[in-house]
Amino acid sequence: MPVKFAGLETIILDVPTIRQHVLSVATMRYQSLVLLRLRCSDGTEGIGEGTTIGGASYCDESPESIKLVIDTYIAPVLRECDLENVAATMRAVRQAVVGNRIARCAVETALLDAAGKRLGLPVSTLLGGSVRNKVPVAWTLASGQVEKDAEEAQAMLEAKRHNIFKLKIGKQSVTADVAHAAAIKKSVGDKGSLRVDVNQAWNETDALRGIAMLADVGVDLVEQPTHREAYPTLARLSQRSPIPIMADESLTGPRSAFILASQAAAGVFSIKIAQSGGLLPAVAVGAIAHAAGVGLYGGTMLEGGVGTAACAHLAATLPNVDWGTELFGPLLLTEDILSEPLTYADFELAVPNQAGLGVALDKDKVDYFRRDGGSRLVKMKAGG
Ligand code: MUC
Ligand code: MG
Repeated sequence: MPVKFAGLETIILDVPTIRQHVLSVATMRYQSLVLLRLRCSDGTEGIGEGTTIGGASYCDESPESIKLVIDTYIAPVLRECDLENVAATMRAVRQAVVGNRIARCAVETALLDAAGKRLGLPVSTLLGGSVRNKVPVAWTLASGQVEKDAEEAQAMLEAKRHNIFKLKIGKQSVTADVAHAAAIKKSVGDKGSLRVDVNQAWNETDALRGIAMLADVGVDLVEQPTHREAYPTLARLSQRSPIPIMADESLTGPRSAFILASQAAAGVFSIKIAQSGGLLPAVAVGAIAHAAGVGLYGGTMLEGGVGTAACAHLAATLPNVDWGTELFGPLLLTEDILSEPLTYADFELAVPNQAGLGVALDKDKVDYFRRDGGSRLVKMKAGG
């Protein structure tokens, strides 16, 4: 019997962050998570998440566009599919919806969660099986203040929560950014690895100068220094850089992975299920990296618990996540939206091992933070 579509709900939650999170493209004070609840005719419900960063400032999708595309264009496609067959369903979705990779990721995640629950298997098993049950997790330093970043890094080391740090730069002059990185490296010393993420802010000349100086002060890796479409620039920088260059925004799924790998444009890929258009295309990105000898890092779009669990299932199956992951999204939020939060300890995240994604939503928290009249909004309007 085919598994039919029995309805869906997309919900935008606006959850405050524990502090301002300063990127070169946006300053975040809250994160807008887009959740999807997909009901199937056999009674299973799959949950998915499609989240981006900084409204519409990070890439060509926004929380609102993700919700609109799922509700208006993907839901009618799902009505015609056997939802048990995830690959065929996603092929039909791709035929109807060009681009919109984050919206497609939310849908594919929900389909895989439902399939896993139906079969009694974790999503990692559906992807081929896990090679690890924990993944190392980096923390992003992005308060915008040197002293606060240094204190934060020390506190994370002491708590044994993170010993890999990614500093957000690209908002100030190259010299000021390098001084910021040098101060953090001095404070962290040999106890941790320091990387930087420029989020495309530099031109090639800035990047040449900046990367050399960052290498000198002990930074281990530079993420997306230049514009996402400037592949030849990335390739030239990779050739001349003493430390690896990691592609993030440039990496938008298997096709871009193939081109980046062919042009030797990046020594490391930040693999993201959202940017790849789902977990299955992300598996293909991982295979391309593996074949090309490119290192992997499990990237995040600062998803909440649902998207982070999905990313963890993928990372558990990849043979080579040589650079660890940054799946800390839920820890940046003031409240967790899962009934049982993910487990972070000893510098690692435990990959859930129950059926599907292995996570469940906290219904009260979802109700509290939902944008369309959640109880938080009602309280705020009443002056509470
Ligand atoms: C990005 O560009 O990597 C990941 C961690 C973080 O703080 O921002 C994101 C986006
Ligand atoms: Mg990045």
